[in-house]
Amino acid sequence: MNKLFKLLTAVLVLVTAGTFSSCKKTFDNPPGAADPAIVANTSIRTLKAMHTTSGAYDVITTDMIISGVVVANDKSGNLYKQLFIQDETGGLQIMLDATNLYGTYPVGRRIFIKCNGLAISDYNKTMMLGVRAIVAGAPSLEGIPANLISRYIVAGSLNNPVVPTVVTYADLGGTGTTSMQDPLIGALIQLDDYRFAIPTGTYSDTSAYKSTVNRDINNCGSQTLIVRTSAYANFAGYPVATGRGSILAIYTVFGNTRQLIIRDTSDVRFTNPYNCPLPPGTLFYEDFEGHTVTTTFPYVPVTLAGWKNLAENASELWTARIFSNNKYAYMSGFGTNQSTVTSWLVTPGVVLSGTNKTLTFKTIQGFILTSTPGGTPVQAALKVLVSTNYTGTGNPWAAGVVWTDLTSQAVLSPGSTTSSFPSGFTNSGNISLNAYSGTIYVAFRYEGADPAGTGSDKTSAWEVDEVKITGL
Ligand SMILES: [Ca+2]
Ligand SMILES: [Ca+2]
Repeated sequence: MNKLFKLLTAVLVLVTAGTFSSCKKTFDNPPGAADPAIVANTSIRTLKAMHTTSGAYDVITTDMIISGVVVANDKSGNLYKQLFIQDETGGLQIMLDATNLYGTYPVGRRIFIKCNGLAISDYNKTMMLGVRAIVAGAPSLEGIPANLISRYIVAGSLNNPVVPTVVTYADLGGTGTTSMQDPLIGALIQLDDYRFAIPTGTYSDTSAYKSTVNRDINNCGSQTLIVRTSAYANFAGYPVATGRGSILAIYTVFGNTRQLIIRDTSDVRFTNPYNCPLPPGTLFYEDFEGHTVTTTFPYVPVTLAGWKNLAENASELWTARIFSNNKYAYMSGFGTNQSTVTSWLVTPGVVLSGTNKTLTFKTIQGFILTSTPGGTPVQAALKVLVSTNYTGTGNPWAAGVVWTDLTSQAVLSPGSTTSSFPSGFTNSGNISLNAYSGTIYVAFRYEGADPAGTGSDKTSAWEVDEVKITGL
């Protein structure tokens, strides 16, 4: 009786679904397949709660059925033999020993998984559902064999809404310990106002080695996450997005490392300008973080929009450098064999406003001695200059261009006598610009020398960072 009732209900559901589907046909194109007459009796959260020991293999021995909507598949090749599904309680990675899954399991398709006989485990805290196998004598979680997929998975309706959960860095736990039970793991999330830390290069490895690549993204501060991309993704060789904005991704963890997996480049919606919005009263700011850098010779000359980077003597230019994940401008006359090394780094024109107008920046002076410690002092000078009549074009040292020397108002890095570089930057302190109005240019002028021999050398290196002009 009970069985008959169930059967009748199933038939009724099918008929109803069929009727609904044919009605929809006239409105929607294409119509979605109907859901099967299966009812999920377990949520993804409850299923995941079975697995409490990282690295264990928990075989499911009861008739648990979960249901979820496909939020990511193998269409772009960034995922391989796996799907991510999601219900209201969380996301989950499903391992299938089959390819071209996206044909049967497009994003938005609801699927039902009869879990009895499957196993749940995790790869360094990202949980996944598959089958427990013994590989090379050791237990392992493998994909559901292709010929058994239909026993466990029933595909249902298409075109279900797939809406990412908008989260913040804090929602992901910041830099703290991850929780294997975090419902966001395996789910489609959206983070806003992010950008690639280095907005050049490709999403993944284009060499024959096909290494998976981690690229850092940040939200204009130190809140950094990883975008992890397979070299087999069909967008592996695409240049990364150069702007700033929202990113959609499947959230995964590897231990306490948080990593995002995009489904395609359309998940990276960095449509705003790369530079971060300036706080009120900030008239100009440059931290060089968007600049291309190399870590070995040849270094990349500073080439920022509106800036001038010019050698008045010798031919040494300011270059963009990186140390300890921070980028800055760097200049040294060492090795030029020139008796005068004068190189200018000039900001774009800045329109002053406000009543309390201030310039700040940071410096490091390196290699102040010929050998450290105990060598001969070889300090080059760094001058900080301001002009109201430079026009932003032509040589800043041209006749008629008036520069006022503000160096005496600034605190500059003294350098270190015990190592090549001091341990950190020196803040310039507030340099008043209240004597100026209209459009100004600020110049950093390196004044060094490296003629033959060492007697007249002035070869220390100067690094400049976080040039800021405020008007409050
Ligand atoms: Ca910097
Ligand atoms: Ca010399």
